[in-house]
Amino acid sequence: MRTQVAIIGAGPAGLLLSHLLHLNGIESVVLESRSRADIEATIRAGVLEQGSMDILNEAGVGERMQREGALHHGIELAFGGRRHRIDLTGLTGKAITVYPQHEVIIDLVAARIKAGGALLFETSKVELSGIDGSSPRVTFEHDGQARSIEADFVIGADGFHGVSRPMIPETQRQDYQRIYPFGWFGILVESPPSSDELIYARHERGFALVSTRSPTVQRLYLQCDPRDSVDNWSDDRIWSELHARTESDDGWKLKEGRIFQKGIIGMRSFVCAPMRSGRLFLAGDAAHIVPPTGAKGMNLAISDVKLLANALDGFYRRGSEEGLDSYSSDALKRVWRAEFFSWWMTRLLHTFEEASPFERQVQLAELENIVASRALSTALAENYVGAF
Ligand code: RFL
Ligand code: PHB
Repeated sequence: MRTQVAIIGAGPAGLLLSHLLHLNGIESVVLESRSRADIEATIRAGVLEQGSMDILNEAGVGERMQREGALHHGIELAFGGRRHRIDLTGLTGKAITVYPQHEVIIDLVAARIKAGGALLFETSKVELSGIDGSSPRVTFEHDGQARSIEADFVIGADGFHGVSRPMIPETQRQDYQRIYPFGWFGILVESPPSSDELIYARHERGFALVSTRSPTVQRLYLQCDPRDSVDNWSDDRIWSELHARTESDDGWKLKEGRIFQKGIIGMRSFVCAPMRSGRLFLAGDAAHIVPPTGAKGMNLAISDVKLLANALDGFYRRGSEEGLDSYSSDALKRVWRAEFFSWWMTRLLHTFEEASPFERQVQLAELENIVASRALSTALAENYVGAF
């Protein structure tokens, strides 16, 4: 098989890139190791920046997101028994949309299939070769058969644990990493929303986040030990921690409901630079990871592939390699700012076991400063909505 662009991974990055290329008349094949049902049911991110929504709308895949997504004009910071609103729209003119990542995946898969796009699920043994030449090759197994694709370019959009990044020799790349000593315990709950806006809560017992999925399903997170087991957390224990960490002097109370999914995720910050080697380009989580506190991961995946789609368009339309040559440095500028913000929000809101009493007080003082200062609130809001 031959194609112009071989894409490994059908996450937001790979699927959206394939669709953007298609809109520019560029052919691609997407290889995904999991099944369609599996990728369409995996619960991950929830928050889309305005810029991500614009890209999805322009690509013609935003219709359901506009109808079913919830526009949020603010977030709340909770600490010391009080809640403080950060007026995102008042401070930046922009808003965010809460629309689950797996719904974005469902919309993108539908759009690719409707357009006759080549999307191969349940592929295995994916290997890349020849990325230094002009005709790289991807070999894999599909439906029990060995297959191979020759392409002009290969895109590694296969997430943090994919096969693409290790293809860039260690001598050619630098990895930057920070692993946090805590994780998030995430649950899905059948209940109406407890709050109109997301609540980021800092508490001595640890961080908690009140998010939402729909008018009937809520998404809640608790800081926990990343090595802990879900089995150690009964529903009663989860609710009692969540109530303790989100308690508010004004009488506001979290609504309980049936918990129907539980999971623990680790937290890391990671960047691989450059995001290119020869004819292999990395996009999304394959190249960088942020802790979820800043809600940036899916948004970075979307902005990477928008840049990459433009660069590939320049190559095929005008024979220009300029966009391809600047892709990595252009993408990394935004990536590092999001890395900063996600690290900063994480540090601001989580309990660090090793923190001294002094450091804990300073953390609270920083929160007090943010909510008291329009300038500091604006800086947080600009980063959160992706105003730059
Ligand atoms: P993905 O989504 O991991 O997709 C990669 C795909 O590649 C496939 N794959 C392979 N396919 C073929 N061959 C191989 N060898 C392969 N190896 C892997 C995988 O099966 C998968 O389908 O990467 P992508 O596209 O770069 O997208 C990144 C986002 O998924 C990620 O950044 C976000 O989910 C992060 N994130 C959040 N981002 C936001 O923007 N806003 C949020 O509110 C937000 N909340 C979150 C999050 C991530 C979370 N978790 C679970 C880590 C909340 C959580 C809890
Ligand atoms: C989510 O709803 O899953 C979510 C929201 C905000 C975050 C992280 C995750 O910062």
